[in-house]
Amino acid sequence: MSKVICYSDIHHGTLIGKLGSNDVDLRVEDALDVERQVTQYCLDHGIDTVLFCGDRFRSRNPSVWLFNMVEEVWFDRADKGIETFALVGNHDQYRIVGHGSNYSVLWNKKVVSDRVHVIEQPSTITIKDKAFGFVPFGYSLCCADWKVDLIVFHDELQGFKDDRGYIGRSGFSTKELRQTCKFFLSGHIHAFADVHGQGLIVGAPYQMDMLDVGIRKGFLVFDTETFEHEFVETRVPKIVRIDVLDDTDVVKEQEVAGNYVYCRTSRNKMDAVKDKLKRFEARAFRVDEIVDKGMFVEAFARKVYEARSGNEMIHEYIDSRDVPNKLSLREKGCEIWQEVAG
Ligand SMILES: [Mn+2]
Repeated sequence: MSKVICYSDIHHGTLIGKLGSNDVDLRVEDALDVERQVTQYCLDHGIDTVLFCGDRFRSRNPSVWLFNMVEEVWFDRADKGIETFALVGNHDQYRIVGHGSNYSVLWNKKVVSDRVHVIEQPSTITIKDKAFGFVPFGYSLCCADWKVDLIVFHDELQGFKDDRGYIGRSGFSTKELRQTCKFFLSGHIHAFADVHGQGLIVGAPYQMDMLDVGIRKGFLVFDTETFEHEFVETRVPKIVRIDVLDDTDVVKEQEVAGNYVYCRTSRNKMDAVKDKLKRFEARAFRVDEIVDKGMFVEAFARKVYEARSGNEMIHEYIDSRDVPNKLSLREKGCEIWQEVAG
């Protein structure tokens, strides 16, 4: 079996800011469920190796209760005979590169499983008869004189534009990767991408913030022999954004049921929208009042008009410019202003 599972950037402990902070348990459960889905997929398909490409927790110092819950699912995976290679990402790392990570707590507790390998330093490891070079966040390829089959790193890819419109500024270049390996897998950027057949950006396995709305999330089944991949979508609640502005906008049950919903609507519709979201069993929701732009524009225009009349502004404008026929321009300008201002 030359296939492995790749996933990345699970960021345990991430909340959805827009939905407030009282949804901790729900989000923790979502992320743990992703871990379980990875394990179950391995068991169902006879896959015994998992590559995690970095950023296990959102925080460098995760709460002990959260840490223990994540440890439990990782060790459960190990107990079932599955080996996990985990790269240290920027979120896992303490301030100084090379000086420990949030995995270190695990070493201190001396509960290390021999099937969980944490990679804190650039290292070459043979997996499935292939030479892998692992580069944790904060290290570059120039310090590693490697010729390997695959590079796994956690950083941006220079000049690469992802699905969310973000263009990589720093990090690894495809040129230096081409000189070092045949194929690469990277963590850090949250949107999955196939980089011109040269490598894959693994992406985050579930929707994490408003920018992820509408983007498919999952993990990869990666063939270390052929470098082919299969994208497996995770089954976790999604983030849905809706605007209910007029009577043609309706809250659809199949869209909101079981999901996180951020909705904007007018003041007089707020209660009805909230009732609907409750009835359709949204997992969590927030309804904000949408501000009527037209009202603001009108108020602003009135203010300008009161402060200084339109005619005054036209005179001022024409006086400031070197144009012929100022008199007729003034007349024409005031005429137009009367039309516009009504
Ligand atoms: Mn990262």
